[in-house]
Amino acid sequence: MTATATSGTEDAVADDAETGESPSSTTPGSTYIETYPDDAKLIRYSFAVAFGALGIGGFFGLIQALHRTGAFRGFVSSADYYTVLTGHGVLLALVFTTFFIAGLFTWGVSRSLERSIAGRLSWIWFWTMFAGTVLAAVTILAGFVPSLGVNADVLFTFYAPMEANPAFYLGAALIIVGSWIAGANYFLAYRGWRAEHPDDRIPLQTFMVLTTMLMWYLASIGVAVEVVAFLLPWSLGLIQTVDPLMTRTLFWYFGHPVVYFWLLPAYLVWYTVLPKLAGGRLLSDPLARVVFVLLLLLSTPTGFHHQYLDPGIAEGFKFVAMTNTMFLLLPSLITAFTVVASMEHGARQRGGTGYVNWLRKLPWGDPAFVGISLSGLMFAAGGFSGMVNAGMNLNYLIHNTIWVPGHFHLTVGTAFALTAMAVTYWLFPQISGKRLQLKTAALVQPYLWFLGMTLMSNAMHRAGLAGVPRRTAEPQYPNTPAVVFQGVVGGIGEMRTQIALGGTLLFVSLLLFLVVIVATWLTPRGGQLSVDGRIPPAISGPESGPLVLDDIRLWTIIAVVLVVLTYTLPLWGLAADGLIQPGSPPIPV
Ligand code: HAS
Ligand code: CU
Repeated sequence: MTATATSGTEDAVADDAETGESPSSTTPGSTYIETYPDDAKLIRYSFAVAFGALGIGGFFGLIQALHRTGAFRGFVSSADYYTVLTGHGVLLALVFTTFFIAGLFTWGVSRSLERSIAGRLSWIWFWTMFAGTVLAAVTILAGFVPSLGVNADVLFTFYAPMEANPAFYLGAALIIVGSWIAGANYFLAYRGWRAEHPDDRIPLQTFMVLTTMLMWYLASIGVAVEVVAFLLPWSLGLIQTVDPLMTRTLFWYFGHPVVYFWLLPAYLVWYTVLPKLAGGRLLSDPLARVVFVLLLLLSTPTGFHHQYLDPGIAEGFKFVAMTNTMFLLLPSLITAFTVVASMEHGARQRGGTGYVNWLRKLPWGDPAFVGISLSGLMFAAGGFSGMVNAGMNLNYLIHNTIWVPGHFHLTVGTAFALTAMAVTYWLFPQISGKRLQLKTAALVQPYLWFLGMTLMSNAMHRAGLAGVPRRTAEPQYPNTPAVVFQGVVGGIGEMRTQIALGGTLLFVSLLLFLVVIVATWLTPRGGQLSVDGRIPPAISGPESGPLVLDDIRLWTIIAVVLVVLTYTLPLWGLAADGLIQPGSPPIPV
């Protein structure tokens, strides 16, 4: 792993007082773990749970890829497919993400505020989330033993009419409540810092964490109401009926912004760590703040783009959500510009020249850099398929097909997951005090992920266009006439092979990651660390942006107003015909 000593780093120290963003929470020579041993321990625990979930959830993914494609069907019977699929979705999309994010944010807040934030409250959120994870995971896995009569085969998008054992809903609720407490942890730390720094700009990483958590609070109200008011009483037998459309709507109210709860931590890494790894500095701090503010405002009033095909919701509401979604592309397009420009700056610091030749000067031998930048590259493709999803008319073509898993394996499955793995190569030595081991394996890993994901997601997208459904163990359709596949690039056999091969390469890549981290964890502490934890401040610092950007109270109020405007009427319509009665009011056509 390279310790990039750049001219940027020296400027960083000089600029420090001016920008208010510290180049590092650690003075040169001292590492994060030496300065913040308690925080480092909390982060290690969070990462341990996250990576445990990653390993099991990833194995379930391998089973699915092989089973669906018919490459190997010996792991489970098709009857157990939904147990596997639910385990895959919940362990990866909910547990791996939430624990990793909670750890990463602990690092970002403590580092940028230069204060330890680990204490009793931190361990409360950790153990609350852990208890929720165990409860949910055990309930899902019980599905493999039918004699127990306990199961939760409701998939990671858990809404009625599928019903899980109450323990699953309780587990999910505890994970969410734990994440709320984690948010309180960050906000209290910020309040303490603010009392001592009344006039300073909020350090960038803390700003990113706070805006993400505000978005998360606003969004997760939807799933909390869904679980507490409807699903839990229903599964306990306290109420006899439930309105599936109401639970779907509440779920998707949360289900879209949750994807930004995964994406924004990746953005935190792309904006603050990637430019440094590239050998340069972030181009613009204010632009990064604008992006996070826009995402806070626009993430939630868009959930109906998952319900374009739901009857019972007026087209007009769907149209509003579509418009909001299209606006929501803007912050990601700004990100593409700023982050790539910062990488270019880094490459030019390293002697890069030309319009594209500078790319060669990037540190392609550094696993952290490679993983983070390849995850960005794949996200450009995933964002493109997101644009297709978001158009109402195009959505009819791909909804409920395997195109959608193709889309989200590029986004949460790469933009988030590969960034998380890659930044761990850089972060883990700092939170453990140990040198990264097996560096060759670490370097091969992100390239392998990129290759596996290219094969798998590309074939999934194409198969989806041909109408191959998602979420089924038996997508064979032996009698499908060949004409269905006309006009689609490739044949079904070739797509299946690529999905099976891609899924296998992804699993091998994941194993490599786990082996590298376990090997590093097991080595004794000491010696010179392989990374430099300092982060240089942006070229254009926060002082070049208006103060209003830091007014997170104002942005929160506007975000709430937008949600009220988007959701009041449709929810009112659903509630008016009976809160727990299935159905919806007639819709004029
Ligand atoms: Fe999505 C379905 C629309 C982003 C995740 N999405 C899903 C589902 C998941 C998911 C999990 O409108 C399935 C849920 C289910 O089970 O049913 N999505 C979008 C849109 C975006 C988008 C418009 N999705 C995400 C992100 C996710 C995620 C992010 C997780 C992290 N999605 C949809 C829609 C559906 C949907 C519909 C419903 C489909 C259906 O019918 O069921 C946008 O946010 C995307 C914007 C992104 C861009 C790309 C910008 C490019 C960048 C790369 C920069 C490059 C770098 C590297 C840094 C415009 C930022 C350079 C490297 C060098 C070497 C130079
Ligand atoms: Cu969405």
